[in-house]
Formats: sequence, C-alpha cells, structure tokens
Amino acid sequence: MTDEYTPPKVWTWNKENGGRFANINRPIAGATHDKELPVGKHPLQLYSLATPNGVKVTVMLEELLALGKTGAEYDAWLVQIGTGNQFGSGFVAVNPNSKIPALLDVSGPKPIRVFESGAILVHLAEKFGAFLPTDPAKRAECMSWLFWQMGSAPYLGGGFGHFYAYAPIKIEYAIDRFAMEVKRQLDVLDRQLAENKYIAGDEYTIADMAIWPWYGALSKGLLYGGGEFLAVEEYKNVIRWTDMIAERPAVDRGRMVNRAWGEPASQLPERHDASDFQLKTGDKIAAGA
Ligand SMILES: N[C@@H](CCC(=O)N[C@@H](CS)C(=O)NCC(=O)O)C(=O)O
Repeated sequence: MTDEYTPPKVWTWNKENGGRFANINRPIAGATHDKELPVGKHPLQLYSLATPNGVKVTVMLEELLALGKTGAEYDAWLVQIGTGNQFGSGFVAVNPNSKIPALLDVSGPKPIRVFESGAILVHLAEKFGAFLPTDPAKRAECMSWLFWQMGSAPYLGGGFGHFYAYAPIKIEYAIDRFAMEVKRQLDVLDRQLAENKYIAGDEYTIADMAIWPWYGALSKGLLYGGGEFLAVEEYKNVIRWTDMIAERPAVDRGRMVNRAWGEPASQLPERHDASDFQLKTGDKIAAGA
C-alpha cells in the first residue's frame, strides 16, 4: 500500500485491505448464513453487545426497571459482531442493517422490531412514559440532542477512531480532519453542559443515555487511546456530567450487560434476570457458580 492513490473508474471490493474490520466489512447487505435468534421469556428481547451503541439501550432498560416499570423486563442476548453474528438470518430479520443493538418487542399481539439505538430509546421512552419530556419545548430539546448524537458519533468512531487507531496507515489529513471535528463536538457539549445540569436541561433523559457512552468515555480518555492527543481534560463540564452519570446504579448495571471483555466481574454476557448481576458475571461463571 502506498500513500498515493488514484481511484479507478469503478470501485471493486479488495477483501484483503488489511483494515481492522476487514473480516466483517462487506459492500453488500443481507444474511450470510441461516441462524434463528433465541427468544426468552420477557416482553423485550435485546440482541446486542456492550459497545457504546449497545450500552445506550441496556442503560435505558435498567433505568426503566429501577423506576419500577416491570414491563421493561428483558432478555439480553449476546451478538458477537467480530465473528459475524450480525449477518445471521434471524438477526437480519430484526435489523436489515446488520448492526447492534436490535430490539424485538414481544409484549403485544405481534412482535415489533426496532433497530437503530435512537429509535429503540424513543420506542422505550414512549412505551413507558419516561426519560422523554412531554412538554413540547423540552421534548424538542431532548430529541435535538438525541439526533445530534446519531449524526455526530460516526465522525468520532468511523472518522477519528478509525483513522487514529485502526487504519493500517496513519494519514495526517484524515486524522487532522476528524480530530478537529471531534474537538468541536466536545466543545459543543462542554458549552451546553456549562449552562445545564443534563444534556437537554434539568432532567435526565434519553439524550444523556445516548451521548454518555460515547462522549463520556471519550472525555475520560477511554476511546481509541486518544485522550492525550485530543486534550480531553480541557472539557471540564463534560467531565463533570460524565462523572455524575457514572454514579447512577442503573448505568453501572447497563454497562455490564452483553459485555464479553475486560474484568470478569464487569461482564454479564447475557442477562435474563435481575439476579444475574449477582450470579452470572464472568468471575462467578469462571468460579463455577
Ligand atoms: N447508528 C447505529 C450504529 C450501530 C453500530 O454501528 N453498531 C456497531 C457496533 S457499535 C455494529 O454492530 N457493527 C457491526 C458491523 O458493522 O458489522 C445505532 O445507533 O444503532
């Protein structure tokens, strides 16, 4: 590979491009193999992994349960995206975009599929009447920040993270472009959080749940080894908010669900019952509990 590249007239798929995700990236959609999804006993079936996009939803579900919304009981099934589980026929039927998280709401007469983490958060917020203000101005503010996250995070992950940490060569132009954008995004949040306790005002909402797993982790230097490079300690209001959200017990639990790496005690690869947090974490399983 050289750093000079003249695109051919028509792009062709180079399967050996050496990128970090070369084994799962494809230019075509659809299933690669037949595989039914498991369905458990609860009204909500979640198929996910504890990446930032997955954590948004497990935090929301744990917050709803903490509020006493028993209808939010859920089975969380592990989808290992590194080995291509997202291309199984059952998963593709729930999310034709083959990405976690995906939700099947089986509480009514007909299952409802929901994909895209933002859509899942709104579905749950509306279903349970929580974490999405009903006052029109507050609701609009919450939705604006929720959609801000959906539009912004791809520049953080697919842009900055990809070129800073994963691309097989370091391209100054790409890293510079996305570092600038990510710092701008952090500044947007920092200014908002200088004036507001939570992202969308004085209430904790699905906007916090969507933004925290990405920009909270980034502000603590936990994403892509880019903390020092981006001087994340400058964003004091983001750090204040990140620490405040991290203190919520439901957030602590939500982060563990569908986690299959890191400290064994922090992993709950599948969640089918509230007691699983005590009984089924990686350390307990290893000890033969
Ligand atoms: N906009 C989507 C993004 C979902 C997404 O990118 N999920 C990643 C993990 S964080 C994934 O499943 N990647 C697998 C793949 O690209 O094959 C959402 O918010 O739900």
